[in-house]
Amino acid sequence: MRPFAKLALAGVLAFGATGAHAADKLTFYCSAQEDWCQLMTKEFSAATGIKVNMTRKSSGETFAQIKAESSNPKGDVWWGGTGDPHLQAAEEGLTMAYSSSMRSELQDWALRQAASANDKTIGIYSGALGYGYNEDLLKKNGLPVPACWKDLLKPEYKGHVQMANPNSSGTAYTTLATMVQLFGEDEGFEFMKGLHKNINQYTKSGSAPIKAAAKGENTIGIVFMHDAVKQAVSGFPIKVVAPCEGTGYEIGSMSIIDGARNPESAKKFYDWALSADAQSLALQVKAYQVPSNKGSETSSAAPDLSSIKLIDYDFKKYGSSAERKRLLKKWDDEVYAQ
Ligand code: S7P
Repeated sequence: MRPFAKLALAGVLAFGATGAHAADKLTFYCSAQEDWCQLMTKEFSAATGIKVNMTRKSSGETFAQIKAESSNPKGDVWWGGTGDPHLQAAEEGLTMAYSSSMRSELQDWALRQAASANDKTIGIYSGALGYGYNEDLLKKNGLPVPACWKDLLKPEYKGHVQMANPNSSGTAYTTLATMVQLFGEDEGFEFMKGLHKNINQYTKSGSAPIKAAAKGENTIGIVFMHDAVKQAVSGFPIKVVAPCEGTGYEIGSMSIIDGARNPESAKKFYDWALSADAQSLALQVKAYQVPSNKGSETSSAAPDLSSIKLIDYDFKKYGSSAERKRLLKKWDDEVYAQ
């Protein structure tokens, strides 16, 4: 850890394990992978002595929960999940502004995410959308190797493609918003309708399709590429695809809930979660997103975003309340209802 980072984090944890009051607690809403959520819970508790009550739900589900609880907030901090619903929460006044002392250690894209929400959220990691396939199942079914988004529309993939439902999942909403930006709205929706014909199931969680592929229960899963890499490095026969047309990406985010019952604990968590040490924990659970703290450890297994054709994803527009609601309704009416 760099000396400056050490100093900053020492300040952050000035009320560390020995300084915590017996009553210090935190209600933590987590939208990253379960194992990462558990590790963050354990390590933050160990570093500060604060008792953490963690619930893991997908990005869209957590947004819906925070909105439903807004007249009597129960959560303190929301960490992880795609940035769009965090931006929507900020716009709807569900989260509060906070300027962390750790900001000087962050990548510009993390700070841009904060600026676009008047500091009511901040970027914690980034990752590109793509898909993964089970190589053994592909061969067994005599299917061609896909390389592009439009390959997934081929009739021979009928029943072999899985993605999550964009209402519950940030990954799937990123997929929908990516197609609209990549192909234009009309063609993007035509793509989603064509894809629908090949979908075997819309799951609740974004990474479920690639977990199913790893277990041999599904052939192709539309997911963030880092979620497919996790299965590949865990020894499953998964190949990762960066689609040839280009692709969208996420800025995974963190926000403090407006009206939090434990705002001081929430701020301590927020500062700690932006530190290089906390972000480096990701590698212990094979979470290969790009961390927002410039001093965090990275892995050579992680997808190299500089070598992937990324679209200029308009986070402000597709994270706005009106646009997110409009696209989800249109997807429900024109795609899911088919
Ligand atoms: O931690 C992996 C990851 O893909 O999960 C988040 C995801 O949004 C949570 O799942 P849902 O798609 O079900 O919302 C991503 O932010 C993250 O990269």
